[in-house]
Amino acid sequence: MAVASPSARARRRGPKPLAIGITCYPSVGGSGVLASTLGWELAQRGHQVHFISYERPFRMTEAWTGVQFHQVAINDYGLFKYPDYTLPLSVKMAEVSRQCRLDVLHVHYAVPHATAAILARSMLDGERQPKVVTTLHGTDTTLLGRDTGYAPAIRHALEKSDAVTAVSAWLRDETMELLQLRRPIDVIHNFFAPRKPRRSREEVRRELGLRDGEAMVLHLSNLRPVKRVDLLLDAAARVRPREAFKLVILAGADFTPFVDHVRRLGIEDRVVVREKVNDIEDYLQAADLGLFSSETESFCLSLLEAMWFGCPSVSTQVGGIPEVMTSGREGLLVPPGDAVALARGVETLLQDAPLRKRMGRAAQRRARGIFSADVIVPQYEALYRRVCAGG
Ligand code: GMT
Repeated sequence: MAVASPSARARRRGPKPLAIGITCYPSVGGSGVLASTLGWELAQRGHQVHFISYERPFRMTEAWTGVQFHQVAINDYGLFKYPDYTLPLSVKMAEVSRQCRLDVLHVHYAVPHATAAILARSMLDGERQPKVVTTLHGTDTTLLGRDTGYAPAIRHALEKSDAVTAVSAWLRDETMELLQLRRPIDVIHNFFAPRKPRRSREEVRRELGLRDGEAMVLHLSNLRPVKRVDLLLDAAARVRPREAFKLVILAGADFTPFVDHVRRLGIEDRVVVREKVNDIEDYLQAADLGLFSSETESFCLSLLEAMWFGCPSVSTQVGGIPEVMTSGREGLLVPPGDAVALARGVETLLQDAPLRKRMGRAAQRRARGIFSADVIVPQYEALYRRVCAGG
């Protein structure tokens, strides 16, 4: 990534740069990826960016000049059966807000980040208080919002945030209904800002053991239950001819729990797994088709990542996915929970190379036209300015 001088860019642009604190889950996962990339992009636009979390976001390398990291120390008190993160996080948020004169605390994933931010803001009562922006990513409300042990706290933190955004209109509507909110939620879709692949397509295909004419069907996820990896494998087992493809899974978690299922289906020779891959762009550029089997998905950043590289996908039609990809134009959407429909979709696109190419081109056009950093990051900047102006 090119390193620009944030202050020089800020001077060119005009309006006063903002000091923005960002809190996210630093591990592999869509919300963390999005938040880290947003932080980097904001720094490139001249803002002062501070990440506050228990670990450096996994994409935040030493080359990230203009971005600071503030670590939250997790306590280890014998009295506590379960370590607490929310309180030390809120204390660190207040401390960084005071020291760095933060204008905005932007938290990604409501639990427990939004609650900690609201607490931090009220600890600064009588001082300069940052505005709190909460971005919802999906399971923070679709799953935890259904849990009576969490819902009232989530509702409170959202009602008290200065702005709340959701990564799709579907997630906004779902959250409004589920939590019966009395406040508006802005929709700001996710974006993708790829890094340059480090290896060639051929090198990657060789590493994966793909033969000439064998298509690379790619799945990327953190393997959580909502991703329905069982269904993904069932679908792969039904695709004919079986020699036409390999299913490459970039797993953001341990794949061991699924190994037996792969064996039972007899598709060990069709499935290649790579765990915790950092250079996803290497694999994205080499893929012919994406395959996603989620039972719920507020956006599906992985789908967008595939589209960016001109790769059409077959996916279940759930949640915000139709906002990202149009069925029949950039890929195929099928009913959820249906392995046969997923397999038929894969067969259709594997058998028809011109259609696959056409859809791939359309997917790339849509991804770059609508979901790029240049389109989306200014929407966050406008939102920050709005809340800072008291709107
Ligand atoms: O379930 C995941 O994929 C992880 C989760 C997260 O918060 O890291 O992903 C959610 O946020 C992503 C980024 O906004 C979205 O692209 C995913 O659709 C969303 N996951 C779900 O809604 C299940």
